Amino acid sequence: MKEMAFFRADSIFKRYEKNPILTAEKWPYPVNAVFNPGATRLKDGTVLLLCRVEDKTGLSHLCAAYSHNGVDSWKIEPAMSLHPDPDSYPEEIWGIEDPRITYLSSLDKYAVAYTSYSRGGAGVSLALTKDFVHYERLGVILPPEDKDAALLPHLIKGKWAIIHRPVTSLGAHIWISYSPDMKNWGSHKLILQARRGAWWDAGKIGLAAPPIETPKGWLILYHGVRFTASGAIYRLGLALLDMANPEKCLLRGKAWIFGPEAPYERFGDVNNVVFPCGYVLDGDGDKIFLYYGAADSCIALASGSLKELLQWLEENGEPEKAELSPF
Ligand code: BMA
Repeated sequence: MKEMAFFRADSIFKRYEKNPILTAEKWPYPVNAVFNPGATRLKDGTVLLLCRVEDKTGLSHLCAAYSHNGVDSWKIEPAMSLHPDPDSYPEEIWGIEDPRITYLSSLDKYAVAYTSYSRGGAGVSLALTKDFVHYERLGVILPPEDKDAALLPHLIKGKWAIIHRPVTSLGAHIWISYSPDMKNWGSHKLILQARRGAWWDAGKIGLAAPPIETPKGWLILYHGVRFTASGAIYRLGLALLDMANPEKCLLRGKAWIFGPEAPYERFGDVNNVVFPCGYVLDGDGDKIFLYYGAADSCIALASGSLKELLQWLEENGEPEKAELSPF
């Protein structure tokens, strides 16, 4: 992939030159916008994107798109893959959004953590699937106000672990919680706090794509929001969590690594947003394809190298120093 000339050369993620890769115009049925897709590589190597699709009522559902190379020739399902079901799950009354996919090898199932938009605000819902056609819904597992969640792929100290972003009177920070059965969640711990003052991630933060397992620990891509006089800016930062104890943040990058620069990221239904919910790794285990919603309007792709991301974090990160005092 070649980077277009007008982007800063220091960007650690390179935009695909033919971005955006998926737009509302390409959809097989009428929709307003497609964005914030979850992503995974299926067993036959196909890349699946579970796209957030906002129709012309304003409500969102999820629709699958498939590509053999993860870049182009996307085959979009002609109908919804996972749709809001408010009769059985009232928390989905205003739609479902922003899926994050984790493959659970011990169950041979994919866990899809998504936002259910309830009358009480955003909550975290969970569904399991083997084929992205049939879903086993677990309902809302973390009540509002909570979103930006992804399951870790294997048990941590004998429990399932989920990273998520509840909002409390102290702000919108990243937490981790544990469960023996994926239904009952507890042992909640704050792990990463929005910074304060003028920082790029002072407004709020939330998990972007699911945590990436690396030899150095869990690599976390998170979005950071800065509120400005002309609206919010959504950018992307990096952190590294301890592999055995993900409550411990080993390193957190000081600067953002990716932010809205291209016209399709700067202008759309919501200006100045890059919002990844998924990634896949290439065959070599190092090249990462990051899929992100741009300006809440379309889906774009950027690629990077895990080794370079980790190296950047070593050079530009520091251990989380903030006092973590959520109570
Ligand atoms: C967040 C979420 C995302 C959205 C972003 C920018 O709070 O709602 O779905 O992309 O805001 O509007």
